[in-house]
Amino acid sequence: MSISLKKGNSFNLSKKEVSLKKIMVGLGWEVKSNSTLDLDVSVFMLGKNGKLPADEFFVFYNNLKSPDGAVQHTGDNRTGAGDEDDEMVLVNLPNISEAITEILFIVSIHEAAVRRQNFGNLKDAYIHIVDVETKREILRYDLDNEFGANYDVEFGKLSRIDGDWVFVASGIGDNKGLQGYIDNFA
Ligand SMILES: [Ca+2]
Ligand SMILES: [Ca+2]
Repeated sequence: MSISLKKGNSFNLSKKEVSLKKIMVGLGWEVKSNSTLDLDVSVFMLGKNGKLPADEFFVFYNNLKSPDGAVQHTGDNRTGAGDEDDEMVLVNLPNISEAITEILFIVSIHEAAVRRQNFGNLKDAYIHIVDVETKREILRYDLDNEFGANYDVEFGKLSRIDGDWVFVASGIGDNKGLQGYIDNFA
């Protein structure tokens, strides 16, 4: 049975899903009106100091794979059309570089400031984690309405805690754009 997380909840994947190796982190959204909105999922793989060990550990639509091969973005979706996952990231947990202690999943609206869009334009935005081998959904986090005025959100993160991978539904809204995160973590 899938677990539904609320903001701030965490789930120890290593302890509760002991055989889990490959996960798919999927993001889905729908746009309220007829306007088009391009949501992007980006991944920041951070070391102990809270920074990217190298630029290539920032995985997004223009850098689809991390240097350790553990994180793979399956490609940009520009519209969110359809009920299935719109953007996906594959994570091979045992292959993640030892240097990485935290993996952030940032969801941002492409050119939000120019297009004057925010999460208030969205409905049914979610992030979920699926076991790649069994296709079973392990957990799910539906984005709350509270982010209506934001155009980017740290949706969730994987933290390496005492050797375990723990998923945290962080849900931290912001308006700094993808470049703002890059400036923080580079
Ligand atoms: Ca996109
Ligand atoms: Ca969709």
